[in-house]
Amino acid sequence: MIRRTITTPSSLTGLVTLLALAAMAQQPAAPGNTDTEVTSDNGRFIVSYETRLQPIVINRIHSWVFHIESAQGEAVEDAQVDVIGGMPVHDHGLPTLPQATQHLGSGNYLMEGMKFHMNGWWQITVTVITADATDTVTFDLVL
Ligand SMILES: [Cu+2]
Repeated sequence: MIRRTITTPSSLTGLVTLLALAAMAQQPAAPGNTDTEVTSDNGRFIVSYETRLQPIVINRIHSWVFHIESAQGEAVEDAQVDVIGGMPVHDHGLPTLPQATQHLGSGNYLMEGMKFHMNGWWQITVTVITADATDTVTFDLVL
């Protein structure tokens, strides 16, 4: 006959509580996903980016081009595109205030003034505003 050790409910609860506390105490040091194409939080836009400095190095001002499509895959023209960014683990923002300076057509927008001053995990949050919708996309990247 096989004997099994049965975990009692009380010790199981204790273990789950310990694991939950450990998870709360430790912030992740790196993002799980560094995709360059992301669907916006409310599903209104699909946004991707290319950088005009490749690879990105720190302390160099450069430009990004964002490509914005509707959920149906049509290029989004005449949007207002705002960017903020920062390092989630360090709790600070970008050292510059990037501006969308040019609508390049076909849903492409030139963002000038991008600069990173530290290596590590950065988040870039893009807000897209059109006559119909406002929605936000967050990109994670590691330098
Ligand atoms: Cu930092």
